[in-house]
Amino acid sequence: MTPTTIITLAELAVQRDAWAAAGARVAFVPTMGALHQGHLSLVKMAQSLADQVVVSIFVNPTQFGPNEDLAKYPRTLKGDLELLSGLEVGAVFLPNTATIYPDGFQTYVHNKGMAEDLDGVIRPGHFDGVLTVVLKLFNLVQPHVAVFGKKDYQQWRVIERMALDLNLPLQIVGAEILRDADGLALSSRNRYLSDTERALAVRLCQGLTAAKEVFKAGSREPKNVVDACRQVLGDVAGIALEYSELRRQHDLTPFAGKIDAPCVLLVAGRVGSTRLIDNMEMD
Ligand code: PAJ
Repeated sequence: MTPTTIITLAELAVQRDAWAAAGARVAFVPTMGALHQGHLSLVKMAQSLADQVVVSIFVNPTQFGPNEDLAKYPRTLKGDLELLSGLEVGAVFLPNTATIYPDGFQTYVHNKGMAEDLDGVIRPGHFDGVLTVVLKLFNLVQPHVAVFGKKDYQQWRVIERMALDLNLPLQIVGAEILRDADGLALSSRNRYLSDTERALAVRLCQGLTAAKEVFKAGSREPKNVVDACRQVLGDVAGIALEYSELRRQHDLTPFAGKIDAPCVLLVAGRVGSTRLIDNMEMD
């Protein structure tokens, strides 16, 4: 069944009040559309955590840099709704840009710590846009719990931190990365890849896996673990590696000495003109 779609804030308020009156627990999955099975796995997790699930689809302009892919970001609403119709979602929220960013908009959320690192360096202002839109969506949907994919590991941690720092009255849950059979993490941007680029893109996951093998074999030397990844990814024609960094899972700080806490290896790079990110937890 095609899910109920909600466009205006007035419609959203009516639905929200009806659920609140019924005592329903609401889970929220924010997305930018171009949905794939990774998004759907978040929806399924959300369903296991609540009575009603709201999915939002909004290509958020403020999280794209001036030279990024906002204009060409895939918009596939019809297909998205078809995919969601296979699951029983309570509502799909499809706000207009003017609803989220009315004339005169000038207030942004900024994380002064971990958002200024990794992707925050490569994409200045990106996390301001993410945090701002996510906080706004939280205020509008008022969920009890929100689910984010570990695919965007830094995004998940920065949002978790925002919820803590700003006393947001909801729970943030991280969901495991869904991958293709060969290991490539599913992403809306994978559809930009040519066949040759698609074949190269899998190296990201292979590099992470090689690093995890070294960790599992007992190495607690950050350099050894990262080097195992760079050997697979470093000098590959067609892949421009932006970073490969080993960090503490909970706050993304680097290790000064040996690995003494659960860690995550995060990689980002360009395959052709497509920017891809991936990561793997090790503990
Ligand atoms: P988007 O890229 O559409 O992703 C929506 C959610 O799906 C994010 O939480 C992301 O981590 C998750 N996701 C994407 N690919 C996944 C995969 N292979 N496995 C598991 N989860 C996956 O992230 C955004 O949108 C935006 O920044 C948003 C949070 C909606 C704010 O605009």
